[in-house]
Amino acid sequence: MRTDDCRPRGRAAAALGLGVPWVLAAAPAAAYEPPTAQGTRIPDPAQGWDVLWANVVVSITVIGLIFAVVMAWFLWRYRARGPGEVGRMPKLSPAAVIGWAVIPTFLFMAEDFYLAAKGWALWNQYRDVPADRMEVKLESGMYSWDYTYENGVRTQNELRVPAGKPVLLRMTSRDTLHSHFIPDFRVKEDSMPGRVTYLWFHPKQPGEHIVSCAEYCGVMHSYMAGKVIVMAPADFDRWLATEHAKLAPAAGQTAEQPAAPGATKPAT
Ligand SMILES: [Cu+2]
Repeated sequence: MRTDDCRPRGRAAAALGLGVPWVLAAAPAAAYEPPTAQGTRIPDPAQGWDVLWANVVVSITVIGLIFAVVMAWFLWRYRARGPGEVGRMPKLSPAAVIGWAVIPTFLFMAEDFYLAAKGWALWNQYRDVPADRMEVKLESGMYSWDYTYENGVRTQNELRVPAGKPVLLRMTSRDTLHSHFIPDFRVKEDSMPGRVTYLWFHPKQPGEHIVSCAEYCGVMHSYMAGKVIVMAPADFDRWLATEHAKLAPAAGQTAEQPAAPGATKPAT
């Protein structure tokens, strides 16, 4: 997990229902977040998920408290006051009966639909992958994550990426269903045989992040862990060039062949 920021503190605040979106309360300064060619910043769905999660926690806390208080008051107000008494039900008009049924339901459902709509909008935003990105292929298998960079460099259970550039994983599986989960970046997507799925995330600061398999895939499923290592862009380019240089002779190429700088892909 990340060790270079104070997200857990913000998460605790959200969990307590304090309504503090922890991206606002605890977001560290972005070390590498250059604007795009259009001068805009790349929207980061991870922050949106955090805000939505805080909304959900606050919402269910407030609604739950309101329902609990009203229920407790009804229990006290209409309690049996003697040994033989079974309570006194108030006489309600038909309009009041309908109102008591419809209004709380409407309020509850309106909140649900509002949160669902926000989630839907955020999901659509997430599926719109930034054009200026780095792409890496991922083949999952029992029990490892095998990454292949655009210049042919391969790694296993360790995905090195540069800070400041969105990373797109194009994923498939050579055996069964797996799910590539990077909790710190709020992304999780299944990988499966015969189909290419994708996920993307936007690392902004150097650091390490856990990767785990979130789909039960066999007896060693719980050992299917890896990490994302976010590096300073210059360090990443150096690392990729070094790895490529090791690879080139084995592939029958010359070591002088340029190693795709930053393994970046032109905007598509
Ligand atoms: Cu797995």
